[in-house]
Order: sequence, then structure tokens, then C-alpha cells
Amino acid sequence: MSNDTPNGLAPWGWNDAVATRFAGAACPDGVPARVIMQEHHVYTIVREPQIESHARVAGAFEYRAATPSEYPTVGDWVVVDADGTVVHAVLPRFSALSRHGAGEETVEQVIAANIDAVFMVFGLDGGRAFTVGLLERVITIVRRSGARPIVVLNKSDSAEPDTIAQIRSEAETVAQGIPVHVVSAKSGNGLDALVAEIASGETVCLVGKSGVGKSSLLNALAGAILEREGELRSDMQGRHTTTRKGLYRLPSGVLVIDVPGIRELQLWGDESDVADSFPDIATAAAACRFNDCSHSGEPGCAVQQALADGAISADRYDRYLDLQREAAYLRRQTDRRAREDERRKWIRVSREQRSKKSARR
Ligand SMILES: Nc1nc2c(ncn2[C@@H]2O[C@H](COP(=O)(O)OP(=O)(O)O)[C@@H](O)[C@H]2O)c(=O)[nH]1
Ligand SMILES: [Mg+2]
Ligand SMILES: [Zn+2]
Repeated sequence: MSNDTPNGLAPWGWNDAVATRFAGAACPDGVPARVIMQEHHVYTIVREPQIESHARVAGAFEYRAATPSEYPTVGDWVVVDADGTVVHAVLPRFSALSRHGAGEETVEQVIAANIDAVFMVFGLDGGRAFTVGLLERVITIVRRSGARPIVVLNKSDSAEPDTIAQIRSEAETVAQGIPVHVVSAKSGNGLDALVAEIASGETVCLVGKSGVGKSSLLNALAGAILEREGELRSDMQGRHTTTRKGLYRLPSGVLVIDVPGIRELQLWGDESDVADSFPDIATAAAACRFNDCSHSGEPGCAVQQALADGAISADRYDRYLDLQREAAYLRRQTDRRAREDERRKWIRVSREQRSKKSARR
């Protein structure tokens, strides 16, 4: 497959950069495909020209994989066999939206791969549908991913103008220049401006708590109900809930990944991702007299000055410190985990070497 001719996967985001990565994968018998749905270990993939099939990873893939993050996820470009039933390799990702996997162990869980932008969706309908703390956390996770963050405040039809204005202003203070859109999936308000953020052929991922209206937004943006059979299941109150992650193609050529409601968004990122998400604090810190200022009482501390001025609120600074602590803890855990993975890999390699040697004898 030549690099410069678009193939039948162009509507699924195939471009020259993907072609180069595919060529670099050096799997002579493999064909490229994109993962558009995932349910446990079964991946729905689309391959040339536009054929969908179900695939599982090859045995050799499982044997080689050291961490769950190496497995395919929705949005991934993969190399499959000609039948489209076996995944041999995952192409290097352009971006990856990850969170800390559920459970005690420190593992990266990749929510979606190869995304250009993330719609961070919140509800304007009161309660804890929107909190600045959650927005700060999600911004850090998205900064880490390499995709463009975009804040979406949904359900504008169900909130009073005063409430909308107040939440929008809180969101903009935290967003620090990241676009903030007030929309309604129900009335269509604000959707044109939101769509204008994403170019045709780009992939956008919707993240947010269950019930904020991600699936409704997806359907509204598509101008149709995009329900795949078996994808929706009724919960106990009889509501439909998304149970699978899927990548959908809108008539406009934009690709959208919808993920089931995320109950908990545990941080995945390091201290610099947190700092990047708090440019007001990072800028102040850069102006402290001492390079190694701990901002806890040194003379000439610009952070303490900004707190005293009210330029940075004490609450925001506290949440920043909490996220920094969480990131530092995570880094210690992942460093330890990486050392263990490395050790396991070497044990396996030397075991292979030994068995090759004995086979030669
Ligand atoms: N009033 C109003 N309700 C909405 C809007 N968007 C979604 N909803 C409702 O919110 C509930 C959850 O929506 P859904 O799209 O399933 O949320 P998801 O869990 O984030 O995918 C449903 O009852 C929707 O009808 C909106 O813009 N306005
Ligand atoms: Mg949903
Ligand atoms: Zn300082």
C-alpha cells in the first residue's frame, strides 16, 4: 500500500502519518485496520476497503504484552490478518487518553487512542453535575493525552440563565484559555460552534460522568440515532445506558468515540501535567525569588503573593497541591511497576534464550 494514496480507511481517519506507522510495523502479511468497538477481549475492527469484523489478539501478542496498556483499545490502528480476525500488532499511538485503572494496582488504562480532541462533558442541571475540582482533574488527564481539551457544558435548556452564567464563569476560570461551550443536545443550542472545533477526519472522544448527555450529544451531532444493536441496555430504572465504547462516523466526516460513563477518573499523569493544567499557578511559581521555592513562607514567593492578592484562590491552590501529591504518588508507583515489568521481561527473554540453546543441541 503506497503512502500517498488514501485507501478505503480514509473515512476512518487513515492518513499519511498512519500509513508511515503501518509501513514501519513491518508485518508483511498483515493489513491495517482501526478498532471501532471493544467488548472485553473482542475488538470490532474495520479494514480495507470498509469491512467490519470481530478480532482477538494473537497468542504471540498476549505472550509479548507486558502491560494492559499495550492491548488494543478503541481508536487504535492495528495490524490484522487478511481475514480480519487476529490482531498481530498495535501501531504506535499518536495520543492516548488514559486513567488509573480500577483497583489497587497501578496500571494505566487506555480509554481511547489516536484522538485529536476531547469533549469534557458536564451537565448544567445542578447537583454535582459540574464541579471545578472534577474539571481540573479531567483537564490534567486530557493534557497528558496529547489531545486538545474542550469543555462542554450540556443541558443549557434545563438551567436558568443566571446558573449558566455562573457555571460558565467558574469553568472559564479553571479552563485558563481552553474553549468552553454551552450547549444543549436536546434543543441543538450551541452545537454548530462546538462542531466547528473539529475538522473532518479528526477523532474526538467524549468523556464525562454517566448521565451528562454524552450519547445524546453524539446523536444530536450525527443528526440521527446512532445506536448499534446490542450496544444499549436498559438499567434498572428503564433508562438506556451505553455499555460499550464505540467509534462513530458522523455525516460531517468527524469521528466520535463515546465511552460508557466513567464513575471515577483517577489521575493518570505526572507533576508536569498538573503544572500544565494550572498555568496561573505555574506562572506565579516561575516568578518566585528562589528556584526551589516551596511556596510555604520563603521571602519573595510569588505564589504566596498571588494568594494574598486573591489572583489565585486558596481553594484552587489547595486542589492543585492535592493533584500534585496524587501525581507524585502515582509516579513513585509507576516507577516501581516499570522496574518489575522490566525484570519480568528479562526473565522471559533469558528463558527463551535457554530453550533456543537447548533446541539447537
Ligand atoms: N434537558 C436535557 N436533557 C438532556 C440533554 N442531553 C441529555 N439529556 C438527558 O440526560 C439523560 C442522560 O443522557 P445520556 O446521553 O444517556 O448521557 P450519557 O450517560 O452521558 O451518555 C437522558 O435522559 C437524556 O435525555 C439536554 O441537552 N437537555
Ligand atoms: Mg452514554
Ligand atoms: Zn514560591
